[in-house]
Amino acid sequence: MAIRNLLITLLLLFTSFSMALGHEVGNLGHYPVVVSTWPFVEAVRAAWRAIESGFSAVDAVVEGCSACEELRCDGTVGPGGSPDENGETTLDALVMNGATMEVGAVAAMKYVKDGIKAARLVMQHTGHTLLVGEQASAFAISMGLPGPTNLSSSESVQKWSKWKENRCQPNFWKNIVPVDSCGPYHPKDIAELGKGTCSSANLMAAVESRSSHIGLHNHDTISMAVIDKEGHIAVGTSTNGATYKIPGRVGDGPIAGSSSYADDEVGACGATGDGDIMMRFLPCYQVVESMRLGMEPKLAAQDAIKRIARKFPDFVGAVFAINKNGLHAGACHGWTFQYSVRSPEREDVEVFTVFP
Ligand code: SD4
Repeated sequence: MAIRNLLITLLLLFTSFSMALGHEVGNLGHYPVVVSTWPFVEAVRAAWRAIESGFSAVDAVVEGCSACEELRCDGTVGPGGSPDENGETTLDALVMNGATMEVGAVAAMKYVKDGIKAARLVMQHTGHTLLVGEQASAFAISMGLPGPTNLSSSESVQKWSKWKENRCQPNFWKNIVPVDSCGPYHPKDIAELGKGTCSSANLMAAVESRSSHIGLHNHDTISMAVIDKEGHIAVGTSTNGATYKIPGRVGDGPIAGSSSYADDEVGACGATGDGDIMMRFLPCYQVVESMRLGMEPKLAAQDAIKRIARKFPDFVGAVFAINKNGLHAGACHGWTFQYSVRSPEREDVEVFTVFP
């Protein structure tokens, strides 16, 4: 009896400790739960309504991310934002079923505004994981989504025109000439690069342009996780990527394990930030695998972010982590991050703020 009491005390102590770590918040076993990057409150509410009315975790994620695409959350998820160098808007999206580990994704998709629905169609109706470019659009339209549609908006066209007037600055090119005007660009002479001064100047230009692309008012990604009433987990991501990207660029959005990842046995993760850097580290895969090995969500999230920051100290990004018990946390680097949560414990969506 004494041993049993001691064990219970230890368990309670452990639980209250983990719940008190920063803003790591517990929801032990109380499903459903919806989590999303940023204060995308309407998207979380849409996913919550879906889950309340009996939708699966996958379908609730699609409802939530679709709401953000329709609302053009932050002016940029979905159509009408982030013009590329040609002034076009393209979409990256992914959905993952943590019960089956199935994934569907589309990348650099043009002419179809429903990114996350196209991703679900890839998952449901093909043996593939990722379709890209105009073939992704053709597939989505053939499967019943509306299109072809012009994804530009007056705001995106205006933004792009100003950028052209500003000699296409900033941009994502490096080690090229000309450096201070629009293309066509050519590789800089390799011998000249070796001399040092020019290459370091060019590198600085690249770093500066990176930080001006991804910032507080330019976080155009929703990553969402849903745990449904049965404890099944799904995640999804939808974004129109990086502003002034080089046409053909695909970010972390449609990459499983980078923008989001889920496994019913463990939990889930969602990411936002500089996808060109983040996709080299698969931070959400890292988070889920760390939690599988026993790490609390907060430590797992911080560890995944630190791994990137060690190699890229100027990187800007964030992740949220949620384990299968509903305990959630966030970590970020280079900016202040917010994520939104709806659970049965609260009347409405709660927004958590995470400092770097
Ligand atoms: C991308 N990860 O395409 C996206 C952009 C983003 O906050 O999340 N911005 O790189």
